[in-house]
Amino acid sequence: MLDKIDSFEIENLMLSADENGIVQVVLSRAEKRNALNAQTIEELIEVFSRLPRMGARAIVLKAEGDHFCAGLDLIEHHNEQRRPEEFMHVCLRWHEAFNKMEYGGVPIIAALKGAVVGGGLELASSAHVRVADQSTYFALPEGQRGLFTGGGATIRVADLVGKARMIDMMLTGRVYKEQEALDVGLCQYLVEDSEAMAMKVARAAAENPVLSNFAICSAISHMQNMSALDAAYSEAVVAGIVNTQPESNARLEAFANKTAPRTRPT
Ligand code: 1HE
Repeated sequence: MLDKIDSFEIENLMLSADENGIVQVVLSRAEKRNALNAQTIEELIEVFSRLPRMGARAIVLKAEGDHFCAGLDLIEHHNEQRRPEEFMHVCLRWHEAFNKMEYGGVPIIAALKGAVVGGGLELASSAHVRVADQSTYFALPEGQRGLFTGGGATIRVADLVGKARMIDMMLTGRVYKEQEALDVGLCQYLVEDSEAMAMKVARAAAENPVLSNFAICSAISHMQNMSALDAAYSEAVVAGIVNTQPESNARLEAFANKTAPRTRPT
C-alpha cells in the first residue's frame, strides 16, 4: 500500500518510501524555517493517520533547509488575530497531529538540525526517538514572544526534561545544545549526520516484528497516562498478545538453537 504514497494532497510535506517500508516525511517549508501554519498541521494529521495503515514499518521525520522547525507560524497567528476559542481549536488540531504520531504504533525517528524551538520542539517530542547534530539547538521562546505552549509541550517536553527545567526554558528562553541537550534528555543521539543516524535507527527498528513495535510505540505512552495498577494490568494484557505471537516464537527458537545474536556491548 505504500505504493500509494503519491496520493497525498500535501504542499508543505514531502513523502518517500523505500523497499523496506521506511518512509521519510520531510518538512518542506524551509523559506519559512518550517514554521507550522494551520495547513501544515492538517497535512501532519493526514499523513500520520494514514501511514501506519499503509504499512509503514518506520518513519524518519526530517526537514529541508538549515532548521528543523521554528514552531508556531507567528506571522499567520499575528495576521489571524484569533479569539481565545479559535486558538483553542488550533491547539486541538496540533494535539490531533502529535497524538497520531505518539500513539500511532509505528516508530518515528526525528532527524534534527538547527532550530528545534517552540512548537518545533513540541513536534520533535512527539517522535519516539530524537537524533541531533552539532547544529541542533532546543528552546521554548514562548515567554519572550508573549505566548504559551499549545502543542503538548507541557506533557511531552516536561516528560523529557522535567518540570523545573521546562519552566526555566520558558521563563528565560534558555537554549540547550550539543552534549548538554543530550544530558538533559532532549535528544537520544548526538552525531555528525543526524539524517544518516535516524535512518540507521529506523532500519534497526523496522527489523522488529510489527506487533512488537506497535506495542512499544503506543502502549508505553498510554500506560504513562494510567494509574500504576491499571498500567501493570495493561502491560500484562499487551505482553500476553505480543509475547505469544508466532514471530516471537521463531526468534526464541533461534535463541535456543544458539543461532540468534547475543545481547552484548559492541
Ligand atoms: C517564520 C517563523 C515563525 C521564521 N513563524 N514565520 N518560534 C520562534 O519564536 C522562533 C522564530 N524564528 C526565529 O527565531 C528565526 O527565524 C530562526 C532562528 C528559526 C531562523 O533565523 P533565520 O535568520 O535563519 O531566518 P529569519 O530571517 O528569521 O526568517 C526567515 C523567514 O522565515 C522569514 O520570512 P520572510 O517572509 O521575511 O522571508 C520569517 O518571518 C520566517 N519565519 N520563523 C512564521 N515561527 C502551539 S503554540 C506554539 C508556540 C510557539 O511555537 S512559540 C515559538 C515560535
